[in-house]
Amino acid sequence: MNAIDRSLPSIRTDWTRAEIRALFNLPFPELMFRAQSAHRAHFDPAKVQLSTLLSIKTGGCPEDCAYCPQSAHHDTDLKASKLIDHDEVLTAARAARDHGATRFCMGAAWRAPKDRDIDELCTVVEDVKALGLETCMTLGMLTRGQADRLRDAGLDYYNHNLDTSPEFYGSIITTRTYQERLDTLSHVRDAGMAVCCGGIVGMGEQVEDRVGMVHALATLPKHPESVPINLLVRVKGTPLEDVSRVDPIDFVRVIAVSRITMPRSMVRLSAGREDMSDELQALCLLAGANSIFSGDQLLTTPNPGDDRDAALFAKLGISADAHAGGR
Ligand code: SAM
Ligand code: DTB
Ligand code: SF4
Repeated sequence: MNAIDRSLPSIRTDWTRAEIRALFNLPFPELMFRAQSAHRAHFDPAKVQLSTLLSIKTGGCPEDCAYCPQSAHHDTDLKASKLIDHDEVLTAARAARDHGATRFCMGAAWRAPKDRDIDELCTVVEDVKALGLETCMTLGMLTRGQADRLRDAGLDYYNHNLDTSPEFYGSIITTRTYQERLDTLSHVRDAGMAVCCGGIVGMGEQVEDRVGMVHALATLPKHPESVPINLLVRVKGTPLEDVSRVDPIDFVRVIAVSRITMPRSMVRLSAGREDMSDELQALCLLAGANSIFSGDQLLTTPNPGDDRDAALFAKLGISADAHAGGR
């Protein structure tokens, strides 16, 4: 008799769009079963990792991303500000750590940082790391040289999202190409940092665009270590302020298909939790999301905050863990 093959299915980066489309079209119970099986093969389903965000340079961004309150192309209520003080970053990082976050993510509303910004940011990375936190930054496009310098300073993760499918992308952003995003991702990867890359759901895209987005992520040369799935936060003054809401079950499907196709990645239930019911968040966690942003603010918009998250975790019997129980 043949020995039973107990090995885990291999991690695939050769997914076809047809395969991913077929996953999206599965009956919901079958999709959830497959997502949970993939999740449990690699993680503890009762553990969730916490990251906290801080906007270190807010607003006035030259890019025209239709979803973003920080774009100078849109007339939102946001006040633009310069790169914040080093000490202010450290105070926020200490508070995040004391509230259970294991990763501190710093975001700047830039198209790309200048080399002199990198000088300053390298010292920030060193000091945040010294607090015992993992570090992540999202600063726009990077050159290979800038990625090397941030890595040398100890930056663990770089966040740079593909945002949507290659076909829908041009309806959302015209000032930066999809290829430029892929180039930054390869600089980050080649520099040896971990990649955080995901996208946004609810921008008026078709299901096929969600297929295309997950396909683009799951066929990168190596899967991103973190995959943030954001539900659009519709901000007044942005071109997407009145876009219709996505069906919550369709949002859960994006989480589940991401989990199945990138089984070893941390899938982060990211922006949009403020407007989600506990039941929807629970479904996302059951579908394989195993990381969230903690704290009462994302970059510029509200997030549920520690009390609501603690109540949700208590109800679900879920606890925080730096690696979501990953092996
Ligand atoms: N400026 C940098 C860049 O875009 O490369 C980094 C910061 S940017 C705010 C990081 C990501 O936040 C975007 O790629 C997008 O996926 C997400 N994001 C921005 N505004 C959002 C919104 N209103 N709702 C959901 N996600 C949003
Ligand atoms: C990501 O994918 N989501 C985070 C993080 N990466 C930087 C940002 C969400 C921003 C939501 C809108 C705001 O608060 O400005
Ligand atoms: Fe600028 Fe980033 Fe917002 Fe686009 S998403 S407008 S690049 S801050």
